[in-house]
Amino acid sequence: MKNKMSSSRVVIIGTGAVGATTAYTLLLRERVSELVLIDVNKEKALGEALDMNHGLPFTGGVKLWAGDYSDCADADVIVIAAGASQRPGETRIDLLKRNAVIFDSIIQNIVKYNNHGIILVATNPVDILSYVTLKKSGFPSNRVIGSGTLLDSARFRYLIGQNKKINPRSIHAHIIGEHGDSEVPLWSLANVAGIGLEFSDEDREEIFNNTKNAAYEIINAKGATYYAIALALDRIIVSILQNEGSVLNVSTLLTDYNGVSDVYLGVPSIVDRSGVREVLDLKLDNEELTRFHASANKLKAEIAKLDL
Ligand code: 6V0
Repeated sequence: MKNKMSSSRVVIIGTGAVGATTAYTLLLRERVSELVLIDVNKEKALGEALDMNHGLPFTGGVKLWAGDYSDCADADVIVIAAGASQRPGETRIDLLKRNAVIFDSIIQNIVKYNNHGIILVATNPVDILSYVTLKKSGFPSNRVIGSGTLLDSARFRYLIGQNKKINPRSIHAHIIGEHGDSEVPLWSLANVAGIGLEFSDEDREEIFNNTKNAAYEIINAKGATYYAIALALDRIIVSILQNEGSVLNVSTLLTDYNGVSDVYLGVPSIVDRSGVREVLDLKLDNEELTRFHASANKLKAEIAKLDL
């Protein structure tokens, strides 16, 4: 089945490991009719576009080129994967200063040409930079989305699947909060076919630590993470372009949500052609609620240091 919209353009800003792998994923799966690559390093974007175009005889007819910001004019979705990534030992928050500066110019350039599309942020710290994007773009919050804890939830489901010897696609489990060290596992909602899952304390600790520390482990091993995040971004983009209404743990602006307001965090949200159509009202247990508030407070303290 072809998943391509009759006419859809995705622009990817930042064609490093994450941006290029996302482009390649969209290309392989023939998700869009037009794919534009932009990078401050023009040679890099050109090289990626050439390399991928040479694969077109083996795939379908996606039109792909290295472009510039004027190509944002007709974009349905603009993905931002530009900026510094974690070096071994660095947290995502450590990237904030460097990447907030980069976002200033990127957002200015986007809004010069586009005020109707959806901006999908992947650059870390993704929740804070999504909030920065909201403030700097003037877009409504439903059209500024962060990849949030969708990737963390996928890691969580994979690890639970390994533990229970069940296909991760059949595991329903959520990580919410910061995409980072304060993220919150919702053990109370983890289920298979609606049946709650039991774990020993040791198993819980091991599964959650391996979820939370996955990026550190991969970065130590090979320098960057990109395959799974590319698939997560592909999932969000398809849910938008095809007006799916899938429930995805994306980062979105929270307003009076379990006592939390004015911060972006990953929570289960309905994603369709309008962007985030609705945030699902989760019932958290006391421990989950305490951790969720701590995650929100941590990010709000970082946001307060920014000049927005
Ligand atoms: P990378 O491979 O260093 O690529 C970054 C790219 O951004 C490079 O090609 C740069 O030239 C380009 N760039 C820098 N400044 C600008 C600018 N002003 N305009 C346009 N392009 C620019 O990094 P990688 O691709 O590994 O990571 C990119 C970002 O994604 C980092 O912040 C990562 O931390 C983040 N990730 C987010 C994940 C998530 O779950 N949201 C997962 C993995 C990585």
